[in-house]
Amino acid sequence: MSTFTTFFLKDLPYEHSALTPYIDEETMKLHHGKHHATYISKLNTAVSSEKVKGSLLDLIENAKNLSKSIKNNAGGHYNHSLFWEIMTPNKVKRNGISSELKEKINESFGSFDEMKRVFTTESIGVFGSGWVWLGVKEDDTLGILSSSNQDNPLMKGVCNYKMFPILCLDLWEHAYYLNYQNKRPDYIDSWWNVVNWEQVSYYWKEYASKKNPVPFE
Ligand code: MN3
Repeated sequence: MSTFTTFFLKDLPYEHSALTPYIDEETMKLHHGKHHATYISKLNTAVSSEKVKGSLLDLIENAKNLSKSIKNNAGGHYNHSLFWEIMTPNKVKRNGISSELKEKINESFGSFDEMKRVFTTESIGVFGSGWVWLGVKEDDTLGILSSSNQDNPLMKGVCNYKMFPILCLDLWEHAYYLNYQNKRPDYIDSWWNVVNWEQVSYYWKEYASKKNPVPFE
């Protein structure tokens, strides 16, 4: 008998306290150990009860044709998997943007600061719960896109356009409320300090620039 994919919560690539003072330990514990874990257990329940087969990327790409439960929880699992990886306590990695990605950002936005400004403005403007993404568009330039709930730019027909994401920011209140309460702009400003630009550069070079999604399982 064939079985359905079982999804697992991976450990964070750093300690829960590692991103302080920008993101506090308690938020990281709840966000990873409770919120992300719940998306995974609900996803496992949904794929087995609905008898839906496929990898996480299969579910993400076809999310529009699947149940709300699978769409939301597959998105929740994928989005958080990327989010943990694009942050780091390591200062060398934080400053590790490749010259190629820097050039690509300049080409698409005019400058790195302008990309940051657009991303920040988009993040402040997300109404309710959602995410903001930096990724490669179909025309090969980089784009910035926001999404609602756990939607993801890899989901066909769900966001304004399709994009291969390399960087994302979680704008659900659970991502920042303990430390920042209603001050979302302060959370966004802080978050820029912990971005793992070495990893984002790697995701761009190895996957998104070739129009491949960064794989998570
Ligand atoms: Mn979250």
